[in-house]
Amino acid sequence: MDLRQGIGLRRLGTTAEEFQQDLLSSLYYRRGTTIESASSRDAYEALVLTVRDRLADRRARTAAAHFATNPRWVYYLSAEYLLGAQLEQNLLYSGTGEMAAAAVKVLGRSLEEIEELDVEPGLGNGGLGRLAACLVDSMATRDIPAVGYGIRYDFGIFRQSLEGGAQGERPDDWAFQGNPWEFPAPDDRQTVGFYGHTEPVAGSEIRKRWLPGEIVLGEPSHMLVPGYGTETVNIVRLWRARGSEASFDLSRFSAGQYAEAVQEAVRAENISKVLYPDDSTELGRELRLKQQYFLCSCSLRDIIRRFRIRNEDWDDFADKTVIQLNDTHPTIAIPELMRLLVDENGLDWDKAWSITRRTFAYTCHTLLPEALETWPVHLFERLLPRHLEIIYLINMLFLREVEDRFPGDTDRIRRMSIIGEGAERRVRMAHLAVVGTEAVNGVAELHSKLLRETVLQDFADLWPAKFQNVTNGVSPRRFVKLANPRLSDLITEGLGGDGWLNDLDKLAGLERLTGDASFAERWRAVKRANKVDLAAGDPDALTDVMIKRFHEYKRQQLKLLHVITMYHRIRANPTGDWVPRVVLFAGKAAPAYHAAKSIIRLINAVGATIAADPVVAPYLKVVFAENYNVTLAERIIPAADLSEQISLAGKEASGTGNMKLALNGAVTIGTLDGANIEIRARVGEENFFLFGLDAFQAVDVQLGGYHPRGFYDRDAELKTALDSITAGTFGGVGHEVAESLLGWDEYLTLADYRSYLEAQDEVERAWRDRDRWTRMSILNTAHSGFFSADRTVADYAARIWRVAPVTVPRED
Ligand code: CJB
Repeated sequence: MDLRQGIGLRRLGTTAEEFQQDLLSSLYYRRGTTIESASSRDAYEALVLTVRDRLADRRARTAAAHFATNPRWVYYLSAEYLLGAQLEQNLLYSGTGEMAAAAVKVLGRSLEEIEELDVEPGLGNGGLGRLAACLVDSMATRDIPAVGYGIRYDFGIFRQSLEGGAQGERPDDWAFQGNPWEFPAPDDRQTVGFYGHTEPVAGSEIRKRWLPGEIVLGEPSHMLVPGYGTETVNIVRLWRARGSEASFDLSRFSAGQYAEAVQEAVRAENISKVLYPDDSTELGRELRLKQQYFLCSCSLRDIIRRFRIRNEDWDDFADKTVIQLNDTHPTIAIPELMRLLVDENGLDWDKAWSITRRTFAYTCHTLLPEALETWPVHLFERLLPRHLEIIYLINMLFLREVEDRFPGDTDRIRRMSIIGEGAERRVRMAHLAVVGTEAVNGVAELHSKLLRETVLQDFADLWPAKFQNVTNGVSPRRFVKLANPRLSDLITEGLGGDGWLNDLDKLAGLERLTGDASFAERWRAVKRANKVDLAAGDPDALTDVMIKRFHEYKRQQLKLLHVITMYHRIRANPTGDWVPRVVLFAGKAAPAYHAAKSIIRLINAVGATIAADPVVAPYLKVVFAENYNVTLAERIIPAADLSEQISLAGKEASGTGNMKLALNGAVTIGTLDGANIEIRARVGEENFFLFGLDAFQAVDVQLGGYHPRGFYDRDAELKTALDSITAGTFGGVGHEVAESLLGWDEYLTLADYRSYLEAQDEVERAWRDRDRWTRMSILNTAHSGFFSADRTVADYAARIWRVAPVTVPRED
């Protein structure tokens, strides 16, 4: 099938010469410049367009194949996407890397130089956003018809810099120079309402007319999401808010009221201005809910538009559509679909509810009660009055169902209600998400079990079959092949082919190479070369990394207590036989999260004290790498020897950094939390450094009345470490960290300290035995194949989405 022929277009060339011709043509016609006067930006954009054209070809064939098949679609709704840099990935996925490297020479530049200009769209915070990016990659790789929907924030996650050792935050104007990967699609714009009031509709008790007080336009653009080793190219469609044409007030402008003239447009555009606006004020909270509704309303209308291209009957909607809610942020899509079906399309309530419930599925990513979103009822009433009415009706009917099953159990009804009746009435989004969906899943086995047995227990009692587990996964293309080309080549050679890149279980074949001394030697050489590239410190030192968002539950403070203890040990015995270590931290703290920011400050203060201490510095170095993002992760992960996964058990839903590090041959030191448990089960207990309380013991300790001071009093090294913070050894920084640890220590850092230190001692014993460590490292890679996002997607497809792949034919 050649779609271009139908409209008389020539085929894109497949040879290096043709690629170079196309590059020059892009430069000349689409950048309007010549080799002689091309800037580096011109060179970059010309290359992007040349690569993008090749993917656009596959995209056109994908769309045609999907149209012909009229398949069941997966729509992934997510407030976050951390897509990572696009150029290198798209060169790999379009098989044009070598041609591109040769072609750009004619522009007098190297591919590496050009890649430097490829800014990553930081449209997310952390694990959840990167997971979304890995899943869309794997959906395309598995030929699943899918669209990812999100928001095209003008400013992504803030840029972090260190200012005197403290976190500084600057805006991330990621698309300041434009984003050449994007296809704007203004014709598919949608209209979204806010505020206003509702009116009855004559002749109907259920239907209402909503008369919004504010209208905003949602304008989409999309980025291509190619599959690896297949023809499919799916899309991520991102919405940007705009004022309507009428939102510019010319008469005010003419009167010199320039700010007032554009205020309506500015208000509209604020919706897609920043990722997670500060929600410490009422206005900030309103803006967040506005964003959520904006994303959902635009996306649902787009989904319905797409459905109607090949279908007419609403009875088919739920058979052709599954909408996966990535956490609670897009939960407002549930009442919005009800509104679209009932109010705008005239369906009766029961039919609309049956369609809605069969269409949605919900992934929960947390266990922290404070992370389960709720919104004040009064906010809903003002911003989304019709949705609140619909939620009340959903809740009433739902609570009737509960009452039928558990007659007279008023306590249960109160607990399960979608409306929380505290001092302030609030809408519980997680409850709405469970009630309005067909399937609910956690993201690792322990997490899913704890959801069923604790946070969502009442719901699991009512609908046990609804609850499932789908363990997270990561893209082996991005996090092994692209991030770690040396290891990737060695694996391909060891396995005799690169089939592992989309069948990651094949890595198990590395196990037989653990006894091969020359393979082990090369394995070590790869790690060492990656450390040299990273340049964080001595490449022969144990590179110990903790890279993730800063949060007290993740316990960077525990890692820090270990570092401080090592500092004291070395000082007390300067001629001891110490294992040299480089301890590398990277991660951002939420701008308003003061406790997390204090930990960052203390890390840097400790690092500075150690660096200035001639006794300790030869053995211990603390590095804080600024502005952790996907690009930086791709540099650090290949160089890591030790992976710190030390959250308090029962708090980390899954973790995905743990998977990326294990796949790259880092050995984990960790608690029995999240996916650590599954990693340990696969790589083997002897290849994992376990410590600490398990989730059930942790709860017991907390219920038993936890006194962190008791641990401090009984453990001389712990006492020394904490005392040195308060005594000012680290420049007087960190009092509040010590105070919180000694005062309440919400995440049982002190309770796990001794066990953690013992595990670290074991790490050093293993490290000293070079062959043992290499074997552990190889086995971590060999047995982490399960953690491919391709497997995660296959699980969702089989058990939750029930979708079949659609093969996109190759070009004739
Ligand atoms: N997660 O990144 C976020 N943001 C949230 O708001 C809630 C959870 C993380 O999601 C990852 C993907 O499922 C998990 O691996 C991680 O444990 C969780 O904290």
